Amino acid sequence: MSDMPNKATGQPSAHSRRAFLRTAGLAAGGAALGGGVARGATPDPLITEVQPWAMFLGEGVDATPYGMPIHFEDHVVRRNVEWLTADPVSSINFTPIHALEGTITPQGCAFERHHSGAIELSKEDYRLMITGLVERPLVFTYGDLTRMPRITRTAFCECAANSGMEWGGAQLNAVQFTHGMIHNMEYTGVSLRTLLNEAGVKPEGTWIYVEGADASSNGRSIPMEKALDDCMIAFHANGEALRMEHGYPVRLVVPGWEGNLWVKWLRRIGVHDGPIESREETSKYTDLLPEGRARKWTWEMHAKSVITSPSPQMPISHGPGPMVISGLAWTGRGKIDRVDVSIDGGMNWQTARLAGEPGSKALTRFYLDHIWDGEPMFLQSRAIDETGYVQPSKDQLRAIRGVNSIYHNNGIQTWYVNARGEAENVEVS
Ligand SMILES: Nc1nc2c(c(=O)[nH]1)N[C@H]1C(S)=C(S)[C@@H](COP(=O)(O)O)O[C@H]1N2
Ligand SMILES: [Mo]
Repeated sequence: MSDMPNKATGQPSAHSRRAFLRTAGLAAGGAALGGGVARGATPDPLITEVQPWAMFLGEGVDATPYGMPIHFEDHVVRRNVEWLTADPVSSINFTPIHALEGTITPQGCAFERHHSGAIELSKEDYRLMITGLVERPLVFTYGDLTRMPRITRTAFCECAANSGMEWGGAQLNAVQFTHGMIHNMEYTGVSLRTLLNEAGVKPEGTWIYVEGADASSNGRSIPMEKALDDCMIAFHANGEALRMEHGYPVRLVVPGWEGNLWVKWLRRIGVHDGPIESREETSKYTDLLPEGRARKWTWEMHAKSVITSPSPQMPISHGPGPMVISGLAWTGRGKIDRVDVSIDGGMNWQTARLAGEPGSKALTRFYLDHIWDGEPMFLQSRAIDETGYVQPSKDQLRAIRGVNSIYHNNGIQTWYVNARGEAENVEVS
C-alpha cells in the first residue's frame, strides 16, 4: 500500500488514514479528552460471560406492527403540570426536550395544547372551506388536498406561553417544564398560497381568519402577507400522518410564529378586510405591559436557546472530565447564526458548535465539548440570529416588558450545576 491518495476517490489510502489518526491521536486527541472517557481492560462479565440476550432468540419481525420506544425509555414522555390548568381538556403538556437529541421531535412525545380537547376527525369527514373575499368560495376534501402541488419543510412550533411561568423568577425545576412547549417536525402538505390562489383573493382581502373544527375553534387572524408567504396546510409530520393530538387530518403550519396560530383540525379559512379580534387575540395571546396597556399582534417568536443537558432532569452522572453540553436554539426570524455558552453565569462566553446547517425557523442543535473541572457552574446559552438579534437576559426583558406578561419570554436560562453534577433552575442578574 502506498500513502498516495487513491486515484479513484481522491482520498488518502486506508493506510495513510490510519497513520494520520495515530499521529493526530498522540498530538491532540489524547490531550483533548483529558484522560479519556473509556475504561481500561479489567475483565467485565458483560463481555466475558454469555448473556441472556445471546442465549435465546429475540422477537420475530411482526411482534410489534407499529413500534413504540423500548421500555427502558419509558420515562421519556410528555408531562403536564397539574396546577397550571383547571382541566386537562383545556390544558398543555410538555415535550421531554431534556431527553431528546438532534432536532426532530417525535410526534409521540411532542407537547399538546388543546382549548377543548383533541378531537377524532376522519379523512372522509374532513372538509376545508375558503370563504369571504374571494372570487370562488371553495370546499376541499382531504382527497382534493392530496392532489395539489406538495411541499415539505421543517419548522418549530412554540407556544407563546413557553417559559411563561418564569417571568417572576426561576420557578419550575426542569427544562421540560421551562422550555418544553415546543416541537420541531418535518411537515408535508400544500402551500396556503396555492389554495388562496385557487380561490382568488379579492384586492380588499388583506387578512385571513383561520378556524379549527374543534369546539373551541381557536380562531385567529393572520395578515395576508404572511398567509401568502410561507404558511402551509400540513397533513403529514415526520413522514407519517399527523397524530390526532396535533390536528389529524390537517393542520395549519405558520413557520416562526406563535403556536396558537397553528390551527389544528383546520376547517375554514375566511378572507377578510381586517382582523377579527377574536378571544384568542385580545384577552389571550396579547402581552400586558407594566402600565396596563397590552401589546397585540406579537406573532413572531424571537431568538431563544436553552441547554437541555445538563439540566435538572439530566444531572452529570460522572465525575470531572470530558462532557458534552447539549442544547437547542431557534428563531422565528430565520436562521440561527451563532450560539454562545457560558459556564460562569454570563461573565465569559464560548462559541458553541452547531450540529449541521441551521434550518430557517427550525430548531438548531448546539454542542459545547467541555472538560469539567468538577467545580460548580452557572450554565447559560445565548442565541444570535441571522438578523443580528441577540437573545436578551431576563432582566433586559423585564426592563421593557415588566412582569405582567405570560407570553414571549425568550430570556437567557441559567442552570446551577453543583460539584455533584446536580442541576437546578436559578437566576443570576
Ligand atoms: N383547533 C385548535 N387549534 C389549535 C389549538 C386548539 O386548541 N384548537 N391550540 C393552539 C395552541 S395555543 C398551540 S400552542 C398549538 C399547539 O400544537 P400541538 O398541540 O400540536 O403541540 O396548537 C394551536 N392550534
Ligand atoms: Mo399556545
